[in-house]
Amino acid sequence: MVNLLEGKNIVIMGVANHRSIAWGIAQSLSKAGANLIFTYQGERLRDNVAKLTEELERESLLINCDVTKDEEVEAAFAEIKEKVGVIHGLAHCIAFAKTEELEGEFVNTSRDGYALAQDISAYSLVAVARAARPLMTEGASIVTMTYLGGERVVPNYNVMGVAKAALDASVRYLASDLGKENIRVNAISAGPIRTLAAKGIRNFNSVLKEIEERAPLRRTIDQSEVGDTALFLMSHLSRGITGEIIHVDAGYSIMG
Ligand code: 0WD
Repeated sequence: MVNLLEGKNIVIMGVANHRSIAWGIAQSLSKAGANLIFTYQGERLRDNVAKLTEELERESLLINCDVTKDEEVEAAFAEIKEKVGVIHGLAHCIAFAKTEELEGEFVNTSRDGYALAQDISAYSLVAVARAARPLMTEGASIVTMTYLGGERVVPNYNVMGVAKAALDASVRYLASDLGKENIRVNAISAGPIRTLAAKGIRNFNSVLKEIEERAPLRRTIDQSEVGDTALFLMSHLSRGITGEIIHVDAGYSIMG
């Protein structure tokens, strides 16, 4: 387990702070020997990410990349190509919706808000997969983060649920396109975890409480559990799996 990712270059997108799921993934992959490349959204987050990565054993590359800008996505992967050449994995842990769209009725979603949530939370996976593809010459694994609200109605998740449904479908279409190059594409559907993104969701505490009461394991999950599943998906242990959505949710999604 320790050396499962020795010599592998893996890009992690979406670390905002120490609670970020992307940071949980980074810790698991780092322990398994991976060389990590972090992309962050704009200079305001650079210091945060730089400070966090000091904790890791190996030095990591830090690259600015706002996924709403094609030129930043292109430039980020051009820089990664120049610095490391080949990449073997990519963890996409990015989502955004306006806070006012994460409460009340979905029917009130604005055109702008809908487009923004789709752009950042779903289309960005397509854009980064396309930019990363030429660097994935030795086969690779792409992992994104999704949520149950894309499969069924979860109160207040609204426009983000629709974006996650698009993300889930994108995982399948990308897996179909890229499989011939031995590039696998999968998603982890995580149970609710208190992070910066989760703060935007109304009544998040009651969501957590419901999981503790009703999930088969009678508890919520944490970033390290998502990180270890990402490690599995990044490694050769999962070499036969693509286009899949794996629930890391203490079993909650099976309950009626
Ligand atoms: O309960 C949860 N926290 C769950 C989260 C359950 C299931 C899934 N997820 C998903 C989220 O939807 C997201 O896809 O996991 C992924 C990571 O989310 P997170 O770790 O919960 O949240 P956070 O630490 O806030 O990271 C999301 C980051 C952004 O942070 P903020 O909060 O500053 O918007 O996504 C990044 C940013 O760093 N991000 C962007 N990155 C590049 N370009 C952009 C952008 N335009 N917008 C947001």
